[in-house]
Parts: sequence; structure tokens; C-alpha cells
Amino acid sequence: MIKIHHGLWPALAMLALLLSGCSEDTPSSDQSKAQTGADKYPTTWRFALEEIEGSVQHLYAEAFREHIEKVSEGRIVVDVFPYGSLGTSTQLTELARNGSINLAFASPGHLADNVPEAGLFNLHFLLPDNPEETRDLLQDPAFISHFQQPYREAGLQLLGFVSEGWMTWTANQPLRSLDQFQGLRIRTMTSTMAAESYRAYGAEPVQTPFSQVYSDLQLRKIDGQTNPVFAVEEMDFNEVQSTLTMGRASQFVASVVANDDWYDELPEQERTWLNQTIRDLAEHAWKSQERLNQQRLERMVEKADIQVIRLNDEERERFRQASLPVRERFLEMTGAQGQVLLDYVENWPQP
Ligand code: 6CS
Repeated sequence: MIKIHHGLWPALAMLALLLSGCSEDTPSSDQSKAQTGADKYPTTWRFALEEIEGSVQHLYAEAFREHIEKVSEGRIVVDVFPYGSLGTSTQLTELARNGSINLAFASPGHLADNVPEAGLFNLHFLLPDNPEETRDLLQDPAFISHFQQPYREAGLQLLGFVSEGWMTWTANQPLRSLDQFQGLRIRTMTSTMAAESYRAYGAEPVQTPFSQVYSDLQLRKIDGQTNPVFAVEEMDFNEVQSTLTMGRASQFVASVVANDDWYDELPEQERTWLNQTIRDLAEHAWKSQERLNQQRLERMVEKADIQVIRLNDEERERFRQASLPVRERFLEMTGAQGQVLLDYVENWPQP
């Protein structure tokens, strides 16, 4: 049986959202200015996710909803749209850019064609090997500030980065060496930089939306894919792949974004609630991805339906060497600003 994961979007719901621009209980920015004080509330913020219910992004959004409703004493209500209710990652970013939704997750793996600097997170063997150091880097205000202008140029306000754990490689064979990558049709996220990192290993990257990966694997249109453990399990890729290789080459980093005009026009109090919530959730987000990745790895190992392989340092070093030229490609796309970012990460943690 062919299983299509969230491949059929409720097109009418999306169309309605696009056409309406704003719902009854969500005043447009002009209305918002006219409506002040008590009669403005409750107001609804729409938050769209690139992942399904039960995912890292979903846990984050639910915690976000609870937190903001609490600090605002019910004045702000959050509508969460898990993956499958509105569209693909690229479409969600478009909805955030045009203001149909207020908040969204935007993964650099998809976003880097619009925000080239975000391509940094598609580079392999760049972020610290120690995940705690990566966590601290992603919360570092000076690091985040380097991305503000590039996101703005794409019509987005960057609110923060969320780590979702190590990327793994799944296939119907182990992926221990560059030889095993030769000609491998591996699905990557849709940006050029996401593909380049695998082309450097000799693979033939195929770029498709998340929702299409299961059926493409099942139909053998592709040989493998790359995602964190939690996503492999929740999207059932373990049903159609025999081997999960942990090369610890890159970590999945997502960004939380807002429509730029919406953010600028938020009353000061609401913007404070929003920024405070993003800050307060950082630790929660870190812990929930650790827990989810760990639990789901155990579950897959228990079911024994996928073989788990961990690369040793020697094997990883060969991939690291092969990955280095991709940094030049990143610099071609980002210039001096890209160099600043590379230097920043390579010198992290700061003494
Ligand atoms: O592979 C993807 O396209 C997706 N993977 C995850 C873990 N989150 C969102 C992203 O779109």
C-alpha cells in the first residue's frame, strides 16, 4: 500500500486563509491601531509549523501558546497549525512573508535560497561537536543579530533559533564511507546549500517537500534521506529504510520567524511578551528535542526495524575533509557577511 504522509493539503482551508488575510478575532494592523485597550482583546496569533503533531516544533508551539496566554493573562490566543494543515515549508514561509500568518518555523534547509546567510546551518562539520556549545551559540544575541538584516530583506523578523538535534542519514545500506555515497539519490531539503553538502560527498541530491519523502522512498524514487532521529520515527521512514547512520556531520537548526510588518506594528507590551516568551522557551526547547530524539531512537532500536550505525572519528574525518569546499560555495552566495558568520562559529566558544 502506498502511504502518503500529509501529501494532500486541505487546499480550501489554505485558500480561505490567504483570501481572508485576517480572521474575525484577529484585527488587521489598521484595525489594531484603531482598536485600543480592552476591546482589542482577545487577539489571535497564527503560528504555522513545518512538522506534524508530537514533533519538536509542535511541543515548542504548544509551550509557546501556554506561555504567552499566561503572561498576557489570556489577551493573546495562539492558533497552532501543524504540518499538513497549510502547506509545505516553502509555502509556510510565503504565508509568513505575506502576512497571512503571523509566526512560523522556517528551516534554513528550505530558507537558504531566500536568506543565503541561513545556509550556514547546512554546512557540515561547522557547528561545535559539543551540542551544549551549539545550544549556547544559538542563544547568543550577537550571533543572532548577524542574521537580522538578511531575514528582514526576505520580509521576516527572526525571533530565534531552535536546535532539533543531530541530522542522521537513512538508506537501505550503511553510509560509512564516501564510496557508499557515490550516486546515492538522497533527499535533502529544498535549498541549493542543503543539496551542495551532499553533492560534495558524491551523492545525487533530490529536493522534495517533507510530505513527499515517505512515498518517494517507498517507490524507490530516492535511495535515502537526512533528518534528525525524532523525525525519522514520526514520519515512519524506518518502515521503508533499513539503516540509520549517525555521522554527526550537522545539526538541524530551525528558525522561528514573524511577518516583519506585523512584528513592527505590535504594541510594545505585546512585543515584550513575545520576546520574553521566546527567551524563556529556549531551555525547554533544548530539553524537549533531547528527550524526543533519545526516546524515539530507543523505540526504533527496540522494534529492531532499522539498523543503527555510529561512525567513528576516522570515518567522520573523511566526510569532514570532503565537506570543506562547500564553505567556498557558501561564501560565493554570502560574501563578506558569510565570512563574518564562518569566523564567528569557528571561534566559538569565545574565550
Ligand atoms: O526535512 C524536512 O523538510 C523537515 N525536517 C524537519 C525535522 N523539520 C522541518 C523540515 O521541513
